[in-house]
Amino acid sequence: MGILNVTPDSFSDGGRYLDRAAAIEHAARMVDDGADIVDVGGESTRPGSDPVPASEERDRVVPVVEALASSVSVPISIDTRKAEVARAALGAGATIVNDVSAGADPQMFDVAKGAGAGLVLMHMQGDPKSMQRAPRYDDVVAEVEEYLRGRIEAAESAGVPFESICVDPGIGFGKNLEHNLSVLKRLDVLASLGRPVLVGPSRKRFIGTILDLPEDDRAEGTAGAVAWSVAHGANVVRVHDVKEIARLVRVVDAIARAET
Ligand code: HH2
Repeated sequence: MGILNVTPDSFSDGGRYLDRAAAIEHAARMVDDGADIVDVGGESTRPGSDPVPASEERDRVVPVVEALASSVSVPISIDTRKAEVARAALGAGATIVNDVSAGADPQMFDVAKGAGAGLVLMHMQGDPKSMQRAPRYDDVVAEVEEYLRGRIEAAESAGVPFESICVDPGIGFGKNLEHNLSVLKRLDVLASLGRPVLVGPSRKRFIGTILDLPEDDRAEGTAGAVAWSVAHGANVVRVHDVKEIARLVRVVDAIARAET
């Protein structure tokens, strides 16, 4: 899953793809480089970020989704917490909703169901504005698993088919370094949920903390996190550097599938 942030303020690529032509060109390059999904987002959820009004978020993403739907060959997902934005993006040609709040908007499940869309349910403790102030867990691995189990049930109760759902432990969303490492170490636990697992470690702060490097110098650290994740059950990885990571994933996947 290649990341396309149509925002002025995303932590890594903010402002680079606000221009529509640049966004479309970047998406096409990611697909050429091996992306199987393009994830379009119009609101940064980096730690400390403020929410964006729905109308503004919609105006950022809908024209890009519309253009991509007729120009790229892979599914488009819409990265949003707002049902209104999801509805508009699905109407414009997206087929997956990537919701980092796992259906906090009461209309979200209905919208996904109505469109027959795929739905990514992600774990987050708190909200983006405050989530990194003092994240706390007794057992982060068990709590993330239980939360996701509950959100799958909630989505199913609202009529979203089990088969349409994908789960994500939410790297960096209300988690300190140790929490992120524990969740990644025990990624295999999420297999018990019976749904594909998505992981989004790309260029995130935990990598910068380990390596003491800024966002634009975390490619190798991201590769390490992705290799671990794929070897431990991740089915989808959400990344900025598609060319390098797609190659890495193909190699790790080949080893993981080898006969012994
Ligand atoms: N991370 C970000 C945004 N959306 N979606 C899923 N499913 N999983 C993630 O880990 C995830 C996500 C944050 O990264 P990014 O889009 O690069 O930054 P920003 O939120 O600043 O736009």
